[in-house]
Amino acid sequence: MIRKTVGAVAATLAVLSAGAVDAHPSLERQEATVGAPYKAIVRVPHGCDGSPTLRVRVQIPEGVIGVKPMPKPGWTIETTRGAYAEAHPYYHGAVLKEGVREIVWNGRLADDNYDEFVFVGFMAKTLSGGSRLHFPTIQECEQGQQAWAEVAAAGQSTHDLKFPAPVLRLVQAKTPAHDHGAHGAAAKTYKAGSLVIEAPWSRATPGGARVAAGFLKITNTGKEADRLIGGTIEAAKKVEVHEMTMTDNVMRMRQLPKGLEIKPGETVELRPGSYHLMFMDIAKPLKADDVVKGVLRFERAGEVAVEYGVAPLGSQPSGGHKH
Ligand SMILES: [Cu+2]
Repeated sequence: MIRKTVGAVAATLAVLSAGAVDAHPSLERQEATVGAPYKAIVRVPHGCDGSPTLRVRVQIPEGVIGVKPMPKPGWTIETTRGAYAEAHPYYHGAVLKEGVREIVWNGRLADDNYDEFVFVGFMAKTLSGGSRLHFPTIQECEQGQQAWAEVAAAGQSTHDLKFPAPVLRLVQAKTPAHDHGAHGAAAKTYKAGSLVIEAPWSRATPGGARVAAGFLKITNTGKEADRLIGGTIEAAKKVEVHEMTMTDNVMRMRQLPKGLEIKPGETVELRPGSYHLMFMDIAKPLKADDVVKGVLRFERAGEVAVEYGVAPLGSQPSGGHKH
């Protein structure tokens, strides 16, 4: 059967003639975790109304970074790179500003065959759990083409769309990797100007303690340096920026009077045994699983409200945290 008709009519017929489950290109796994890698398998169930598919183009949405297609026997792959709308923190403190925005597979897929197109990527920490990402997919066939690029409006179901783009639901990570002390509720990411602040946490204090420490990670995605100069917290009179150093085998801490610099493109981690925030004159001990509200103050980015999750006492070695 060869149809000469192309465009919307042919495409509608293609949708109607295909099976109900796999009527359109879709992702095999439709849920991904923010701040984690994701392997995308795009399933293409048929050609364009009887015409074989010669080319499959998948567009990469903002926030899906470090994308690499998997080689596919019988198909050649082209990628289009481009700048991201904003810089995104990646592994080991790196910041990605550009990457693959579209992947094109060139080959041949007969209309009565099914095939899969695979790539890997990373769900940037700047994405938010609960949101959806769309991967517009264009099938170019010997005759005609089909763009699967429709996005459901608020309250609308994907099933109401004729040509839905493959969709992915995002979920928030329960406990981010490397943040052993960060507890559920407060393991959040905050943005202030070009700064990304991750997973602020503190640790329960023994009764009678007058100080507590705060930890978090700050990434500067901008072009200019900024400084963490202090803040406030509901439980303490004063918040200082401290540094811990080893001198003659003794851990010492000191206040950084000018604050802590975060250079462009850099990630600085405040963690036990290193930089930290010192909560001075706490009114009462911090208890495990409490959430403590606070504000961070930056020279450039200004003030940012954050919440510290409180980890159990002794959840990480403090390296002799004494004043
Ligand atoms: Cu200190």
